[in-house]
Amino acid sequence: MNQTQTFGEQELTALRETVIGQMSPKRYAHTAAVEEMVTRLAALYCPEETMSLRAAALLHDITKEYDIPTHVRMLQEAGEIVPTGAEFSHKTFHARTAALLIPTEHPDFNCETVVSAVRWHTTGREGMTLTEKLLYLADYIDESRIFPDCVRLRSYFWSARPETMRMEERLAHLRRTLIMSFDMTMRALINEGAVISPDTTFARNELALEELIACGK
Ligand code: DGI
Ligand code: FE
Ligand code: FE
Repeated sequence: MNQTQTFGEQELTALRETVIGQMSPKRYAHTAAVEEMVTRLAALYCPEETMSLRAAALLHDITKEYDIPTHVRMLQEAGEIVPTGAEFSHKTFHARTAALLIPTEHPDFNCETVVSAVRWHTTGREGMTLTEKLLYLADYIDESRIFPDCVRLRSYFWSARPETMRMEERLAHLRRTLIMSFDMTMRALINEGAVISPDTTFARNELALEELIACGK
């Protein structure tokens, strides 16, 4: 794995052309919108990670349209655990399989920041890095999303004008936005009777605890 980012605008352009050919127009429209949104978020939180986050955005859903047996086969071939009943949470598979493809299919982008942002973009996890959080959020609030929870979260994040905040306040705003996103996802999953991934729960609880401590409650 590359320790640092070794790609530039030309490699991103080539990557974009590859992914356009590998997904439906609708999925690509979402992918392009996530790239745009993550660029805006990187400008606020970590401009030095902009290129890595744009690459991660282009790669995050590359396996979203694979069928369930293909995901399971890819995970098993990579020696990853597929617990009994995991097929009922199959919507979480594509983040794992997309991350698995990067070293072989997209070696130019095989760096930790890109791979981990892709790997955790659906469920989040305990101990999320800043770049993982930014791709997770960009995927939730990209401008192509019209689902009411997404519209509400996008408005919550931007209407507070994070660009006017000091970094400490900006990070607290990011934390509150993420808690809201995990809460909305978990509520929706509960309403559907779906299984919630432990990673989702750990991610939410860690941030909720940080918020309680920050508020001195
Ligand atoms: O791939 P996208 O549609 O762009 O977005 P995503 O990768 O965030 O996937 C969203 C889907 O994943 C949505 O239908 C809810 C589902 N999901 C997210 N977390 C969990 C989950 N499904 C289950 N069963 N358990 C989870 O913890
Ligand atoms: Fe996804
Ligand atoms: Fe996505």
